[in-house]
Amino acid sequence: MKHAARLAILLCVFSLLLQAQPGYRPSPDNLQARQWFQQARFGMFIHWGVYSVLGKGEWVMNNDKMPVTEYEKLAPRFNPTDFNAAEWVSLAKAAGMKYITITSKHHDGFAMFQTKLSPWNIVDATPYKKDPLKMLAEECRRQGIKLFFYHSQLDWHSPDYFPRGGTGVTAGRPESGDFNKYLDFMDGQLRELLTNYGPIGGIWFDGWWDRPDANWRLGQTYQLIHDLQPAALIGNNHHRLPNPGEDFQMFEKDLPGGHTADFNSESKVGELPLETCETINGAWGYNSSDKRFKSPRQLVQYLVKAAALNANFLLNIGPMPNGKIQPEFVERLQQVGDWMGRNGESVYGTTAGPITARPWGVTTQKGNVVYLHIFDWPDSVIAIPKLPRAVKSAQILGRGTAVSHSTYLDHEVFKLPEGRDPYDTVVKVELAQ
Ligand code: JFZ
Repeated sequence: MKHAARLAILLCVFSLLLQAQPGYRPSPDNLQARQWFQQARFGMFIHWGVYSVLGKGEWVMNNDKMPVTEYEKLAPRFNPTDFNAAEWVSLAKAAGMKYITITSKHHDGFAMFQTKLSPWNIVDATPYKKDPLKMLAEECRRQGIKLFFYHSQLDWHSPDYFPRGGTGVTAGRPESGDFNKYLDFMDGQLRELLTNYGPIGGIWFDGWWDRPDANWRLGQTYQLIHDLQPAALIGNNHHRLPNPGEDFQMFEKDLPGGHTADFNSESKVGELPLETCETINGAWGYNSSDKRFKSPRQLVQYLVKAAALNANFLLNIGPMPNGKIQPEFVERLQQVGDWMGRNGESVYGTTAGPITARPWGVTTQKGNVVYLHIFDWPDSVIAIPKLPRAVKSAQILGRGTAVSHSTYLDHEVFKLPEGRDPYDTVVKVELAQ
């Protein structure tokens, strides 16, 4: 064989290896889980770990240049005796959320679950000695909420995470290590998570971006997960179009297609189910000084805007080191939940509506019903482009008040009754079959 041909074949094989799980065909259970996921629309993100003790966010080890030896001293101080799984799951439910995604391991490498593979975990290294993920998994099952795990591929604690990437370089680790050994360790912990906690909603990966040129053996890891639990959905926060083997696409701090965050400058929207995540203040992990809380109005509108772009909203809380959730978060989640209680029909199980975002708001739809989400409109009369079929009836969702309608100059004209919802007034428009 000619050199060039051999090289071409080699390159082909090599690129296939890099292509995550080539030839991945999602199982019927997986496809069904994707449908469930798309209808769920609203989830709770939880960032919780030993970093919570310092109240300076989950990046504190890296930001404050703490070496592993110093950072490890946080574990004896982490004793969340006030943690109550039933309270957390009930709060998620009260907010109208259908699933929870919690950090099983963040970049600091600390396992928030019982693992045989390293003593750097909540059961062996803290006075708490219990496995909160176990309690959460059981409570989620009891209350009908799905549980996902956020798992960091990036690790600032393991000496085998080597060569190192862009972060975690001040952890004081040796200048040697075996990356494949690290990946074996990561796969081992994933095996524990997918074996010991019942059916898991999925794995939310993060940290790939720390070493974009490394061979992460994504295919092997994804196959392990899909073999253990075919219905578990895999997503990866690499800010690129999904790789084969991934089951949903996620966006961070931007709506799908949005480019406000630097790391989303190249992001494109693909074909898989979508999700976007955001914080209530500016922090993922508990930050005691960050008081820039978004209002319930902003949070509801973000959720609705995501739904109007076919995406789920994964809204984050960073619980305190004692296991409680700060009152500012609880209040806001309850207020969002009150709105969802009255208007959930216009969010769950909907897809993007027939009219793209407008200055007044957005649209969602389900079957032959279109929901107009009116965020801001000073007048009582509103005209929108013609809908796909004739309007049969229109009413204010949750109140049942009729909304009068006429067509004029190729537009649908609605006259809104007195009294608007301060977050989002939903007009439920039923179209002719
Ligand atoms: C990542 C984490 O680093 C962060 O701690 C949090 O868990 C969030 C949900 O996900 O955030 C990122 C990821 C990538 C970049 C920036 C923040 N990036 O590529 O610049």
